[in-house]
Amino acid sequence: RLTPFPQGFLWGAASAAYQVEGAHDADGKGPSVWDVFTHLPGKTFQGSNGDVAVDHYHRMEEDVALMKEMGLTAYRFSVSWPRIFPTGRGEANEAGMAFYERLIDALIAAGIEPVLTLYHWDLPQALQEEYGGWEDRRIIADFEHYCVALFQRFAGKVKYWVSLNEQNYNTTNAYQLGTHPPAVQDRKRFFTANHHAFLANATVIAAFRKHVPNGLIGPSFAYSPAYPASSAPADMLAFENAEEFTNWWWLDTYCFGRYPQAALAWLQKTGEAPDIQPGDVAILQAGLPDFVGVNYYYTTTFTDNPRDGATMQRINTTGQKGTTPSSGVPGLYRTTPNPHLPTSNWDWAIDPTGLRIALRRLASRYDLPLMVTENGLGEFDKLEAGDKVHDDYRIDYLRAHLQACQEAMSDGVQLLGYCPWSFTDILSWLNGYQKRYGFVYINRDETDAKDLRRIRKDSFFWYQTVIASNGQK
Ligand code: BGP
Repeated sequence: RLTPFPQGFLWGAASAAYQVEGAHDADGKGPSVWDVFTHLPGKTFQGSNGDVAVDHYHRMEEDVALMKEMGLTAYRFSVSWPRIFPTGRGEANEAGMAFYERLIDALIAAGIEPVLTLYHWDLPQALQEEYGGWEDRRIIADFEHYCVALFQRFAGKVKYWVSLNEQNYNTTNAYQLGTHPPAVQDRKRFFTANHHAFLANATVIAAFRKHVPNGLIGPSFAYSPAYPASSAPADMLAFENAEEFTNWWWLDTYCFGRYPQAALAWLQKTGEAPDIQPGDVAILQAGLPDFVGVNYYYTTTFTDNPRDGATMQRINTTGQKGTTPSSGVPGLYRTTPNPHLPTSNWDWAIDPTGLRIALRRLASRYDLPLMVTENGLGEFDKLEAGDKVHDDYRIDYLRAHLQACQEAMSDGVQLLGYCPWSFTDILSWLNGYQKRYGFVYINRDETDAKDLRRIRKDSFFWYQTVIASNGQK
């Protein structure tokens, strides 16, 4: 028998500022690196950008009313740093603060617990230009200044805080694949930017203890559990390498305050290791999280990649199935399709059992509570006559993953909540508006914002029933 979801389980949904808000220059907001990047030619799907996004900034009350109708008990959103500090630091912009205060108050009035993400990739452009953003240690103090302003303002209202969203995925795209700003391909710079992000993360967690003594904070990690392609020892070693380099590198550093030893030794030999200064380990160890946010979409299967093997980097940003996303580091590992798993149109493996494995691995390794801060299916949805969207494929996906959560809880995992991605349809960073995740359909496409009307999909009504029965349906 499966453990029932506990009373107080957070039935959530998630979003991020740049992907929903729009109002890119409203009320004193400064530009973020994404505002600039998406306007460079050829960087996103058909030039899609977040200038208007789904206009959540102006339709916040309507969106919260829909959340209430669906029965959400939590909503994960992110704050846009350049809305609060238009040039990254200095005096806070009251109009930006006031927007988030109104959102938080509206959520609380609707009985919805706010889950506030401090950083979901929209770095102030001014800091990127001034000193290269995450590649400079000055980012640590500026990030702390920004976070403390939010801690002071919202300590009494917000209990759950996410520090950094998917540092691993964002920096891999930004410094290895060259697909997120600042769009470079340089592993040394990749590890440097990550080191500063780790220090910034731990620094704000230490500050959080002073300012929000009753709150809980942790990073959200894009956890794609590694599978070995076979039980051949070379594949098993590739799997171990992948787990250490693509997962434990971040999670051990967050949760233990130190880098995993084998990966660090390898990078010291290749000359790619970050510059770890005296005192850095103490900083990391003074800011350990209360929980880990798990963003789970798929598992990744690894096989041997010899020293003279390929460095592969390929991603699907069109939704045309069959591009087979791949990556690999010679001497360590390379990815390979898993013949046992179906895939989405974006070639992401669909694997609910992988979520059970993910939650168990993390709970066993770190002995911390977990929160699923993202999980969902990005697909082409079809708006049908009478404003209907029959997204039964999404319901099937979410139902199976929710069942995996319950199985993990029965295995002893302490799970605080489940926040599927996403509440409304949103701008997908590289895949445009055609890749939809929401419970609520937004009437717009890449180039035409249309009327942006909100339409409840079939999955909206399904999740409403799930929440009403506390997960029994
Ligand atoms: C995560 C991000 C989200 C969201 C999601 C879906 O990596 O934290 O912001 O975008 O993935 O990804 P995509 O939009 O590429 O399909």
